[in-house]
Amino acid sequence: MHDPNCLFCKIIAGQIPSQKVYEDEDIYAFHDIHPWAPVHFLMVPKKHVASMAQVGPEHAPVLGRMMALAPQLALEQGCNPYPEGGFRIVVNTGAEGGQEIHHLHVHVMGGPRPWLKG
Ligand code: DGP
Repeated sequence: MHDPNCLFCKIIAGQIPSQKVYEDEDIYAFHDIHPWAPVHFLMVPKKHVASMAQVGPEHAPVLGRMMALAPQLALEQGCNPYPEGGFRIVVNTGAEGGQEIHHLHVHVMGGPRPWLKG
């Protein structure tokens, strides 16, 4: 399902360029254009779903695959291994959740961040 008005559907379709991290039949991952961390990429289901608020049991397989894939992609993108390294996963949902793009996406962020060490 492709929403012609959705920015991330256009990225998935290749109509807007992106720096691809991973792709399979159901999942697309790409670098965030405004990174909040040295490693920051987004994972999205290819089928349009607006947010976590719209998720139902039918989305469980793709969401589960995204979560299971995130650690491998995080390491490949330069996150250091757990436990000294690691990463943060964030899913902003709705206006009060800080969501700006209404195509469900998982932020994966990590890499050395000296400002967190105090
Ligand atoms: P959120 O606030 O959770 O909806 O985050 C949306 C993220 O999407 C934000 O961190 C910036 C990123 N973003 C917005 N537009 C583009 C774009 O055109 N390309 C890429 N790669 N990322 C984008």
